[in-house]
Amino acid sequence: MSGIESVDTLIIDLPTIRPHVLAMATMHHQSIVLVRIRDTDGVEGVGEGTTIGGFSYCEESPESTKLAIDDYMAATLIGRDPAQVGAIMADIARHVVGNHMAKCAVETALLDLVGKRLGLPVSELIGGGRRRDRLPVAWTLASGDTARDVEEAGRVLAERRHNIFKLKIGKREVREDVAHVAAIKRALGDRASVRVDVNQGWSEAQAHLGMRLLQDADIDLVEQPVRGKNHAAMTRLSAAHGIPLMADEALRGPADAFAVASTAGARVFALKIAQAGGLYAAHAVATIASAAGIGLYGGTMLEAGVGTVASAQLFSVLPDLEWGTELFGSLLVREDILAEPLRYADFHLEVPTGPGLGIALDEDRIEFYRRDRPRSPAQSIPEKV
Ligand code: MUC
Ligand code: MG
Repeated sequence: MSGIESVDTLIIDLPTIRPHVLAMATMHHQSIVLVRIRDTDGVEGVGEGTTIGGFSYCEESPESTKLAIDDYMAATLIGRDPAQVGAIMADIARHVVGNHMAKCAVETALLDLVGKRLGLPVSELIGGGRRRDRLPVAWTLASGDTARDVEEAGRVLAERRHNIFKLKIGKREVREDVAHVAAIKRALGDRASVRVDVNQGWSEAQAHLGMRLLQDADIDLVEQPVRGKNHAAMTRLSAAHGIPLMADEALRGPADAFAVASTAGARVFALKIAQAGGLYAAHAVATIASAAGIGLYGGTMLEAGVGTVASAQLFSVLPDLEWGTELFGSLLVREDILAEPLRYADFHLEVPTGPGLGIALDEDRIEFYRRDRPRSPAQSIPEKV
């Protein structure tokens, strides 16, 4: 196989269809880092490194992701055989600690490139191959307004796009947040599964109150109610409540997965390729969960099309995906950078079947939304988070 010739990165700011209100940030656009790795035959692999709300979700931002790839990873890639994905990523890990979003973007691009060369989808390069071609997809209601959320949920339910809803809470007082959630659950009844994500917004005492009230309101799942590092509180909450606790921010790779599993800190894991540090690391998280009898949910960092498909390729190989996925990032942005839109139908996302990730990019949109595009004063620059 020919060697890697170039590594290019780009920050792209994609406006969202509406403000997305989370406990720690309100998003008006999603900033993705696109990495393009080319070999000497001109075959290109693409990957995406994405986080939420600048530095407000974790220690990585779009700017730091780009810098990590440009200044600390690219040199390790040049001249290498892209098929040696594991060896290349191990070399990168030897001199780059953390930076999981950046590592995920690079690993995704390598897998895309190798898949294209071999004529195989990425799913066939990981975890024993694909087991499903469609994935159930949740939608997040996070407009910040109950009536608007109820209208939005009713609309996408009627379109048969989503029948699982995740509500973002943790910003307001606990009882106020639960009242908002209960109103939406009452409006949807048995037609949908309703879950919440607190994004670490509660203290342990608030979480006990919240979980009790949410269980009474018939809510199916509570995601990361307390700090992800507070494993002891997660263990106590999981033991005290029937409503399952799902770990998200607590899981930054296999070692965290082992720690949470061995302390019974969660009944469900949100699996995220970016947070775990790539598809292989996320697969290891899934294996630990399955071995411990922990349920799996295919999570998202609200990636646009490239990262969404990379996640879908991994989720398609998992033996168990009891809680479905939330791979809706491509629908949250007004325009994605894919040449063909992803196919969402009948409450599912179809996993592309072509070689590599199975997608092509829309170069005009990339040019239009790239952050470093020269703009005249009259052209509006997407507002920062
Ligand atoms: C998170 O914390 O899970 C996933 C869906 C969504 O709306 O936000 C993300 C991040
Ligand atoms: Mg979450």
